[in-house]
Amino acid sequence: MPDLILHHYANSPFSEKLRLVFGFKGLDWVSVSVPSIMPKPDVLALTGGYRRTPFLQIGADVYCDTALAARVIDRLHPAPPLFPADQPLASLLAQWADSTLFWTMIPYAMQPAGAMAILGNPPPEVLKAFAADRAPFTAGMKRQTPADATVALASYLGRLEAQLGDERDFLFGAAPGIADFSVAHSLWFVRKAGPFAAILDRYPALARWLDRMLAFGHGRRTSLDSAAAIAVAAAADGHAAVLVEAGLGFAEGAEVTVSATDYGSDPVAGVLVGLTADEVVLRRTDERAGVVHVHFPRIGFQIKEQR
Ligand SMILES: N[C@@H](CCC(=O)N[C@@H](CS)C(=O)NCC(=O)O)C(=O)O
Repeated sequence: MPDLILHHYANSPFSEKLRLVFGFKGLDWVSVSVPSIMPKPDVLALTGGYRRTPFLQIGADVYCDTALAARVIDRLHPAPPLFPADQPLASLLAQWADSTLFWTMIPYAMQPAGAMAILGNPPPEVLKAFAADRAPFTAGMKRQTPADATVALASYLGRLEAQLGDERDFLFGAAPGIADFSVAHSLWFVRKAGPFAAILDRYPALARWLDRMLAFGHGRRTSLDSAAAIAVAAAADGHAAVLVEAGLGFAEGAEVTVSATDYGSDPVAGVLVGLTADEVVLRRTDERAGVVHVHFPRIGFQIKEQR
């Protein structure tokens, strides 16, 4: 079984989503710590420009975005299932949680006292550097004010509380699925937000559900430094099988860029080697990492032909 290498940092909610998936499935994984702000030369050596956190590496295959990484982990380790067949709408709720809920939670939790608690009371220059890094990262987005976010978050938490009102253990019933993990990472972050964590006290069923989710833990990790992870890619023997399906708008071998459509949209350039309704894959060469296949979910990413 190929080694799962997660490039992440402790305070990252989307990383917590995948760490909990590792715990749920009882997996062994390799942990590479990445910086939380730019520059990230060792990240870019593997991804070709994608800077968001986390990403999953398996040999010389790099999987960007947790929507895709969660599916890859589930494909390689199907039991227990992350996408149970009786939860067909769970991935849509997950998409809502990873976008709307997350971008409601962030302006709520990152109010000054929350940000200080989450970031561990950093000196002002660290806070300033963090804010300066995130400004261009989210430049195209309209951020909610804390007042708007507080109202919206309370409304969303009330809905989630009601869903759990019949004493079910997880959002769609007795077994957790992808929606549970996508909601859990935002609420995990709220719990770290000092005075702002108290909002969860108003939703007791949801707070118990969050305890259940966090009890999955993180599986078993070993650590690797980023240079060694790049060496793993360089030494890898081939890549996961890929295919460019016909009729999806782009031809195999086309020189393209792929970029996220929401935020952190730095483009990754490469040769198109894989395209389905679910995934787009670029081949690129890095002087340290060698020939890397960089995979993205199709939804939420734009493909552009390079001229
Ligand atoms: N849709 C992406 C969102 C990833 C995301 O927004 N990650 C945040 C951290 S939790 C990030 O990249 N922050 C900036 C950074 O780490 O450089 C996913 O599911 O992976």
